[in-house]
Amino acid sequence: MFSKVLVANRGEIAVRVMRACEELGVRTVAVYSEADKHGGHVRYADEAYNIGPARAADSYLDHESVIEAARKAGADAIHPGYGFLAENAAFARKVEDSEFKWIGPSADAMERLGEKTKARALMQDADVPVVPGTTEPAESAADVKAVADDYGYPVAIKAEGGGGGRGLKVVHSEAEVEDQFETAQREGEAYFDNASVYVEKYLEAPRHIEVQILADEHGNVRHLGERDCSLQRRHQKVIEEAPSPALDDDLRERIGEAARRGVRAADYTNAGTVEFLVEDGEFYFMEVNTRIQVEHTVTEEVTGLDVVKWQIRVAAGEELDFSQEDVEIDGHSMEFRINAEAPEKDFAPATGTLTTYDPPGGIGIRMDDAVRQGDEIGGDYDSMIAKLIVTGSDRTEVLARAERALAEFDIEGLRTVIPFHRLMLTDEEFRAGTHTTKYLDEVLDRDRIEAAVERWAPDAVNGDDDEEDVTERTFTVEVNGKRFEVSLEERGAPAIPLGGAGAASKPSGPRKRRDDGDDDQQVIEGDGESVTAEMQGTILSVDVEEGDEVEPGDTVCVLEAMKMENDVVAERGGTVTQVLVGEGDSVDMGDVLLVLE
Ligand code: MV4
Repeated sequence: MFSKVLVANRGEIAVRVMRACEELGVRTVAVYSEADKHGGHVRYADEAYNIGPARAADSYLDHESVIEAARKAGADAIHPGYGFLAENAAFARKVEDSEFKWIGPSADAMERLGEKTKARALMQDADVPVVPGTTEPAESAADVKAVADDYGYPVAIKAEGGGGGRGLKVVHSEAEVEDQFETAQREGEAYFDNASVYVEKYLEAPRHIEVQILADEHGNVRHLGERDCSLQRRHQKVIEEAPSPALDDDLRERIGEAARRGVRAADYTNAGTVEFLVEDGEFYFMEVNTRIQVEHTVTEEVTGLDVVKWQIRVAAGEELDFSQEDVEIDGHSMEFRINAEAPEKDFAPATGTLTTYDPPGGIGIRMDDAVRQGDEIGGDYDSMIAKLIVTGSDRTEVLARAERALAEFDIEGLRTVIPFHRLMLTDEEFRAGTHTTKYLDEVLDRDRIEAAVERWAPDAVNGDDDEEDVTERTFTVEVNGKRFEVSLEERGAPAIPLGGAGAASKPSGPRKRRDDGDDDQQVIEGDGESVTAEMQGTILSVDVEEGDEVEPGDTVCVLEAMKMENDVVAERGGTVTQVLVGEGDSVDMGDVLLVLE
């Protein structure tokens, strides 16, 4: 076993990995950026190294800084967590070529599965069903039409380098083929430096089912059952569960065995996830995630296996000590991602100080987090601050337990998606377990999200908005031995801005969200004449052109940052006089995107 592991990540997953190390008697090394000096993962680790500025590209994504920290610490292995460098085959290779062990699949296996047509061909050869379509890149619009001739419309054009919802174009008729083919190529080039695309029949309303895999360096491959991640919003998972309410035992067995065959064929080691689409009782391979995933927790809860500990043990050369028959699925588990986002504002990322952080507990509750009360949550990284994992003997018990746990969860000072989760727990479709991947984006009524926030986070939408200069304070009083909570409103007094900075006068330059003391947390907002980027990212689309009239609140472009698609909204109306960015452009925080008059 290793004696010291460096965790090249932050937040809850860094702590999750360190907890596994702790149980294995392995010392832990954290790396952190300027923004994370007081981060939970830094507090947890035995030692910690500053690896650079807040911007991930200059710290958590910087290969040399991470390796240099491992050298300084005298670590003997590196665990990448998820995101950041986890699926970067070039980095994995660098680690393999160094004196450190890479806790993950080999760089070769990552490459074999990273390119989508290669992965499809490999799976097909291993007798794993793939979505009907091409296993070679499509050269022309005619190749797209050929797939449609065989299977009918709609068809999907996908970027070779894509994944996780990026670089997917759906073509509904022959008339759209030419345009969409060119768009897909152009976007592939812009986002992944790879214009190569391929074609699949498009499944209209599939479920997203993924199988957890563990493989050692001695030829043993096990699957740990499936997770259902069909509840997604713009390709972001919201609630995940195991087992899937949509599979019967026969399909469960077949999909698990298919996943095993597939990763065996790829000569894969360590933990991984094989993603499938399931529709009408059939399953189709989609892609392999060559990392530990956010939602690995629900698999751990129903199998009793510690996936992260096994990642470390397998990387240290140990053999899996259980057979496939030993893996039993017991009970049911659901994970609720606690994101700092305002659900009623299209899930715009929120920032603030956790003035209260009081998570639930009791039977069946697991909290994976790296925050504590008093922490400041900035906008530098992704918005997930914690995971609530609820386990019970069956799905019905989990639904009730989760309602109870989310009601207990007390967070103040920061907007979260908790009201949205509480809404889902009352939702007929979700409770029945019949929702598909289309449900959140195409079926769920937005008014219900607003109503949920009104109901479960009323202060967040009505109070604290210092327009009316109302300050609300809650007091506890005792009358005749009975306890009452009394809310008092103080009118006319100037509200105390959370961040200290005066919220009354508007700065003229671009505002950084972390300094923006009020609760009005738009992802990105224009400041009058120009619309600026409020975070570093890539322009996915520009929705207006010069001369267009826009109304306040109109989406003018979509900015991708940390794999999230964020609508950039015009704060004021006007005529677009200049568009300074195009699809695929990288922008920095504060860059002017367009000008309004
Ligand atoms: C599909 C599909 C239907 N048919 N491919 C979205 C993420 C990207 N990695 C693949 N995605 C999809 N590919 C075919 N041939 C539907 C989706 C899809 C989706 C998949 C999983 C979870 C949520 C989704 C939401 C929209 C579309």
